[in-house]
Amino acid sequence: MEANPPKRKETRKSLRIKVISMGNAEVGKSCIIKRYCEKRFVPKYLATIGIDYGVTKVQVRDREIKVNIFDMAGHPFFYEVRNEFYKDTQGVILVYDVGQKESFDALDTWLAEMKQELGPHGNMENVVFVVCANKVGCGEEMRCGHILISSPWGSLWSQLVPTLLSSSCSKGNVVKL
Ligand SMILES: Nc1nc2c(ncn2[C@@H]2O[C@H](COP(=O)(O)OP(=O)(O)OP(=O)(O)O)[C@@H](O)[C@H]2O)c(=O)[nH]1
Ligand SMILES: [Mg+2]
Repeated sequence: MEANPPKRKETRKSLRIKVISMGNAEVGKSCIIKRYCEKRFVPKYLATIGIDYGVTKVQVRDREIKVNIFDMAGHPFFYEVRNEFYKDTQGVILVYDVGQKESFDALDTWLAEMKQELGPHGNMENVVFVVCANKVGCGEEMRCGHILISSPWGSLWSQLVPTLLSSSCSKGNVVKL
């Protein structure tokens, strides 16, 4: 018998997950992802052309997980590019701007687009959704926060989907994503 048997190599593969961002143009999707992955804020609006990509690693217990984020353009013009990226998604960040009620109302349309692209056999049951109420601190959040909590539709949303308040221009809360 060997006195010092060779140590067994750690063969655990690192896990990967695919996350996508969805929401109207200019609600701040790319800023949230940049804040999360690169810890920086870009004040100038640079519309995403089709898809942007962000990657980061998170530690869950003893396991390192690579989070691949596909940041979708919110402009309707890019529908043809976006629709290629819905499949195999494990997590969705739905973003609206607290100062734009229409961006909150549009969340349903975004889910409908995803459902349509995945088709009748696509399974959304195992996808984890989170809503990001973004641009908190810009003065309008009380009004839209009220909509979110007190309207029947809004309260249904917040009961069904975990909702986070976020502000990409300040450090701190996007980290909680
Ligand atoms: N004050 C404030 N401005 C923000 C915040 N998040 C984003 N912005 C600004 O909102 C504008 C739009 O941000 P983007 O992240 O590019 O928006 P987007 O949703 O990715 O837009 P598309 O790529 O066109 O779909 C930019 O001028 C940002 O600087 C925030 O939390 N607070
Ligand atoms: Mg963008």
